[in-house]
Parts: sequence; structure tokens; C-alpha cells
Amino acid sequence: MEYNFNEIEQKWQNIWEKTKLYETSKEALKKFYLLVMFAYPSGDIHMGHFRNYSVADVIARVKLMEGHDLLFPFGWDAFGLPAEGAAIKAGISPKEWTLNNINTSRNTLKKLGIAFDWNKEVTTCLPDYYKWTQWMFIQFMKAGLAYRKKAPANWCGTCNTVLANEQVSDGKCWRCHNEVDKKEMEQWFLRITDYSQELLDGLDTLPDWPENIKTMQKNWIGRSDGAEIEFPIENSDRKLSVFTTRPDTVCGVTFVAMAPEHEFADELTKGTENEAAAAEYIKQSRLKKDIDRMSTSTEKDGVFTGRFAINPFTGEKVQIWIGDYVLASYGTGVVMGVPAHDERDFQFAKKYNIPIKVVIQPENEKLDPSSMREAYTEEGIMINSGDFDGLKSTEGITKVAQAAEAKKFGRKTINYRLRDWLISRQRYWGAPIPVIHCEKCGAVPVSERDLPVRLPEGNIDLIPKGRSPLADNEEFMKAKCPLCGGEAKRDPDTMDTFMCSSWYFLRYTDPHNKDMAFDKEKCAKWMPADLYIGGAEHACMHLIYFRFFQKFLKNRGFVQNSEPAVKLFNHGMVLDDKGEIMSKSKGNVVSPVHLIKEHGVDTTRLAMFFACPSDKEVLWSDSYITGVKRFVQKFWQLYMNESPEIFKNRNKKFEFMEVQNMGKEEQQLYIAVQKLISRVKDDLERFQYNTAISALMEFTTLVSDYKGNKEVLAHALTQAVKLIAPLAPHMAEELWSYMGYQESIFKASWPTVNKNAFLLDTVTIVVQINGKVRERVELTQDVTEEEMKEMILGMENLKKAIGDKPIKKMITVPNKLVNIVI
Ligand code: ANZ
Ligand code: ZN
Ligand code: ZN
Repeated sequence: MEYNFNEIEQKWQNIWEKTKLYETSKEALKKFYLLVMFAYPSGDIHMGHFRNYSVADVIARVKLMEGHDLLFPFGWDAFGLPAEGAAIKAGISPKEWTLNNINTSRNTLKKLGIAFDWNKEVTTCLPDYYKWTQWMFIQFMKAGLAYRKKAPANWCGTCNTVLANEQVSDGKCWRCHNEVDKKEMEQWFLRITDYSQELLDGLDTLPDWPENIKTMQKNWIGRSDGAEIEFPIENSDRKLSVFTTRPDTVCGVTFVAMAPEHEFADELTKGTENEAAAAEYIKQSRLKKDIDRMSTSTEKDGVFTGRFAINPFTGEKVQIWIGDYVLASYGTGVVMGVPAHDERDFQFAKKYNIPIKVVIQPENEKLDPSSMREAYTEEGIMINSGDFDGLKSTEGITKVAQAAEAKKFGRKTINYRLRDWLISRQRYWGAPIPVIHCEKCGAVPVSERDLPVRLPEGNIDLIPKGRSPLADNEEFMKAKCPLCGGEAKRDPDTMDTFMCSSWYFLRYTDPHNKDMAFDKEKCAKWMPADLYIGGAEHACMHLIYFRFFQKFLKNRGFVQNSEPAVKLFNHGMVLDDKGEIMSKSKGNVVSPVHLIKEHGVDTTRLAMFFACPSDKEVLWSDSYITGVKRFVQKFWQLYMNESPEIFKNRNKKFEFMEVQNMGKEEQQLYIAVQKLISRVKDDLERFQYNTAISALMEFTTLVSDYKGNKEVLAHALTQAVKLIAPLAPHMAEELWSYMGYQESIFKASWPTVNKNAFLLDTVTIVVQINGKVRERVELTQDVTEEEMKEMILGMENLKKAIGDKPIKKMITVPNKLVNIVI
């Protein structure tokens, strides 16, 4: 009576499909929206996908058994560069390549038995989807949140396209890991910075998001509270405005430094003897990378402008420098240099012999500028600061900012590190930007009824040339201006694919709508997602962008919630047996397909779950299968050993009295079942599937040895099969039908614990006085230490034995022993 997974798994997958078991109900009365990050179809499904989607599948099945209306959809993040690479290499179109991969992957996912509602599938590269991505872009335009700007953009020469800031880490491209350069280009930006504060505030409303993700987002948004202070320029009516988080140090300013890109930089040096040197310096530093410019380890250099600024607080004259450690795009692009209290300023001053003036004194040390080795950046007491002397520096921050404001040469300000989102890509395989450029009217959005702007198919030369392949497609480029009707040109660029993935979860709620991106009511029924499962690598990209879209759409009245997902769970990665991340580009991908052929879906997924908790990395090795396979067979056998007859009375509920009066063996099994229910439920909720499986394994051994009556056995087996159902759905269905049920086990109710049974779960506790055994007491398991002490000290013969001698201490070993020292 072997568990014949081949036949059984196929059989149930067919039945599930035929009975539409996973089709989302229309009611959404007790809704649960389970969202998994959709997939990039780069080939077939690999172990990483298999793990993530199976982890989610367990929750989906629990939710079904809890009686929820479940929305558990899937889709494809189908635009993007790899399709172009493959197309150039293999000579098939990006569309064909992508759709082939989608078909293969979908088939595999179906074989893996994941409970997706395939009716809800979305594919971002198809016109019925990208039409609405374009519509989204137009909404941003209408709201004034999409704008065009010529700006130095992050340029990846390998991918031949620009990148958003979020897509560059440590100066490298997120996709190909090659170094990123700068290139001046006209680009579309979305004004995500308008949402900096909302994006930050929202994080505080998400207690069920992992702390590390929230911290990463906070740092990425990077709010800095500080002040702007204006320094008049000597012999000029202009002023240099600086942004500082330390206004308390303003009297220690000994120079002002501006970014080489600053608009005054050229002008300031005109006619001074430093003009030529400054011009050369400006040219050189524009070539440098931001990452090198910002780093504290590289040497800071700069050039003196020959000009001076006046410190508005002290009237002191300070040199104006151009220094490329000052970034043009942050704050005002100018810093007040306080060498005594800022490390970069310190290094700069040392290098160029600029004076150092101490204005913050530590409590028990006297700083001497001539012997300082590094800046003193901590708090302290203000000195050399006129009226502010004696104040704590922390108070000084506010006081100085207030004073600047009162005297009208400054104000409190908040700066964010977050930059606007650059969304133009000079690539073919993306959603065309729905804009027409007219010489008379400028950049005009395509009218909504003309959407989608279709991506041309057929003969497109994809070999990268540094501009969009669409730019050379005359037929595509030619357009009529929607405003004046004149000859005009389309925007040749496509949108960052992160645009497509920023709203797919909304489309799932109404995926077939031809007239709208989604119906507001339908969306409101399901949103927000109750649980979002996906990788942590998206912390500062997708997971910020999708929150931004949601907030924007909320402000425009299209959605009701301001956060898209209530709870976020990051699953761990699957690594190969050498500890490397499995990825197609590394060529170390293990396919789940051969595993399920050989061992079945249920065994493979149990093995994967059993390896470790779902948020941890798993080093995959086929050896995990062996142990689990034995367990599956043993579990199966428990049921096969019994005739289906014993399940006749399977729905029996046991009253407390009945349990109390059972034989010892029956009672033990009954209590073990209750414990199992409580443990498995708890473990699954915390994504600790591994310990849930151990509990089921222990339980299986217990039942194998059980020789008591069949009524309690039937109860035990009925509960156990329900508990294993989310983890091993095919086997559970087969056993359920063996037990005589007509309907799917996923329509059965999720077990509840009979907690009363725990009252019968006693242990014998040995009570000692000064190390000598005096008494044995029966107590219910797991009473607290306090309860245990109280009960024991209340016992008559122990009271007598202790008499009036004071108790020095009580040593307790839970569920075993109490020693009273008198
Ligand atoms: C004077 C000062 C004195 C500063 C001191 C710090 C310590 P965060 O916290 O990251 O916002 N800064 C301002 N604009 C800059 C720019 N465009 N490029 C490079 N650095 C810039 O950092 C704010 C601090 O970074 C500001 O406060 C400024 O230096 C510098 F004892 O002003 B501070
Ligand atoms: Zn790249
Ligand atoms: Zn026009």
C-alpha cells in the first residue's frame, strides 16, 4: 500500500481544476487577499520560486479551511531587459521568448499544485495590461507629478539604458552589477519626493512589516531635520544658502564649500586669479562618480574661488571653496564648513590649511584646534558662540535656527535623501511612454481613449545604440498632436518595468476590466492585501514604489487605503549546496521538475519546509528528501491500516466528562491531538513549518503505537489529516476521500483545540524539603511557577513540615520538582 504520488497528485490536480476549487468567490465577505510577488519569466520555475510559492500556498490553504473568501492570484512581470538579450542571441522576438517562458512556467506551477486562481492572471507585457500602466502615467502627468528634465542620469553602458537611483547600489547596476556612469539626458521623472513624508509616516502604521525593511526604507527616504542659513557673498548682492543639520555649530564656520555643479560656481570665479584653476576643477569633478565623491575614505579636494562669504551670525569673513564632496543634488548644494565638528570638513581644512575653530566643548575635556586629530562630532556645551555660549549643543540646534529665522537669514527645513524617480528607459521591451512631443504644444499626453500606445512588433533592430530602438521606427514615431493636430513625434522611450509592477496587485482585483484599470468597488472589496510574501531584496525598490502608487491613487480617489499591504513576510533564499544563490545567470539552478517527478510534489515541498523556518536561507540538498519520504509513507500507512469503517463516527465531539472517563491510553491520545492542533496552528502562523512537521512526525509515532479504542483513533486521524493538508495537500485529499468525504478537505473546517483537555494533562511533581523527598503532587502540565508555589505551600502536611521556620528559597524545575529550603 505505497503512497502512489504519481497517480494521486495528478488526479487531485485535475479535480481541483475541474471543480474550480481555487476560484475566488465574488462575495469577499470574509476576505483574505494573499499576494505573492509575481514572477519575472526568465525561463522555467526554479527552486526559489517553488519554495516561495509553496510557503504562500500553505497559508492559502489554511485560509480556505478557516472559511475565508480567498484571493490568491498570480501573474507575470513580463517586460524587461533579459528578453531583449535573449532575442538578440537567439533570434526570436522578445514577445515570443517571454510568452514561451510564461507558458512553461505556468505549466510547472500547475504541476506544483499551488492554489492560484488562474482566472486572475495578469501579464504586464500584453496591451490589455500596459494600456493601464500608460493610463497610470497619464494620471501622474495630470496631477503634475510627471515632469521632464535634462539631468545627469545614471547610465549603465552594459544595459545601454539609464537607471533610477534605487537601481544603483554602491555605484553598480542592480541588474548586471557593472559600474554606472553619468550621462546628460532629457528624461521623465515621477515626483515621488512629494510623498517622502507620507511614505515615512505610513511605515508607522505597519506593525506587521519586518523591522529591517522599515528601517531600510526610512534610511532610503532619509529625512534630515535641519536649517537653511544664508551667507551673503562679499562684493555681491547674492547669497549662498547652506543646509545644515548642526546650526549649533554656525559660529565655528571657517569656510563655505559649494558643489562644482552649483549654478554660481563659474560666475563666482570670473575675473579672479583662480578662474582657470576653478574651471579645470569643475570639469574634472563632473567626471567623477557620486560614490567616490561621497565616501569619507577618499581624500577630499577642492579649489579656492578667490571670493569670501560673511557669516551672518559673527560677521566673520570666510573663504568660499568649490569642493566635490559637496553634492549638487542634496540640500542647497552648499555646505557651511565646520572643521572642528565635521569629519569631512576637518579633512578638507587640514589639507588646505583652513582655520579650525572649536565651538562645541565636551564636558570633561578641553579641545585644542592645533592638536586635534579628528573632528569632535558629539554633543557638548557651546563656546565661542556669543549669546549662545553655555547652551547645550542639542538645545543650540533649535535656538540658532530660531534666531536665524527671527533675523530673516534662515529657517528650519527638512531635507530628504529620496530623489525623484527616473522612469524613462532607452529600451524596446517595455510599455511605451504615452506622450507626444509637439513643437508648438510641448509634451502632450496621448488622449486616454487612444490608449494603448502599442509597442510595434516585427522588424525592430534591438542592438543597443544608446537611444531607444523605437526612435528609429518611423511608423511608430509619427503622430498627430492631440492638442493642435499638427505633425508631432512620439516619445521613443519605454517605462521602467517597476512602473508595471507598482500596481499589478490592484489589477488582480478586476483583471478583465476593459474600461478601467480596475473597478473602484471591486478593488475596495479586496484591498489592502492581508499578507504580501516576497523577497527582501526589493526593500528600497518595488516595496517603496508600490506604496507610492497606492498613496497617489488614494489621493486621486481611486483606492481607499493608503497602504497596499498590511503584513509583509520575506522568505529566505534558496542556495545551492555550496551556499550560492541559485540564479539562472550562475547556471546553478536546481529545477523542481525533476524532484517532483521522482518524489512527488508533497514530499518535495515537505522536505523543503522541513529544512528550516521559511524566513531563513536554505542550502538545498536532495538528501532532505529521504527522511521526509519515510514520514510520508508512515503517515499514509496509519490510515491504510484502518478500514474506512472506523471513520463512520468521525465527526464525534468529545465532552469533557467523556474525556475524563476515558481509558488512560485513549486520554493520552486525545490530549496529544489537542496539543498537536495548537502547535501546528501556531507554527504555521509564524511560518515555522519545520517545527509543525516535527510535531506531526512525533504524533505519527505515537499513533503507530496506539492500541486503544477506534473512536478516539478516528478523531485523532481526522484532525491530523486536516493539519497536514496545507503542507501536503494531495495526500491529504486522497486520505480525506478514503475516509469517506465527498467534498474537498479544503472545504472542511480548520481544527480547533479543546483546551479543557489540558486540565487532564497532569504531571507528578516531587516536593522536597531541604533536599529530602516529602511529597508527590499531581499538577496540570505547564502551570506557572507562581501557581505551582501557591498550590504546594497550601498543602496541609507540607505546611506542618515547614512549621514556623522561614523559607529561605524555593528551587523549581518546571513539570518535575520543587525543593523548599528552610
Ligand atoms: C554644518 C555641519 C557641522 C554639518 C557639523 C554637520 C556637522 P545629513 O544628515 O545626511 O542630512 N551637507 C549638506 N548639504 C550637503 C551636500 N549637498 N553635500 C554634502 N554634504 C552636505 O547631512 C547633513 C549635513 O551634511 C549638513 O550638516 C552638512 O554639513 C552636510 F558639525 O552642516 B553639516
Ligand atoms: Zn546594467
Ligand atoms: Zn501641438
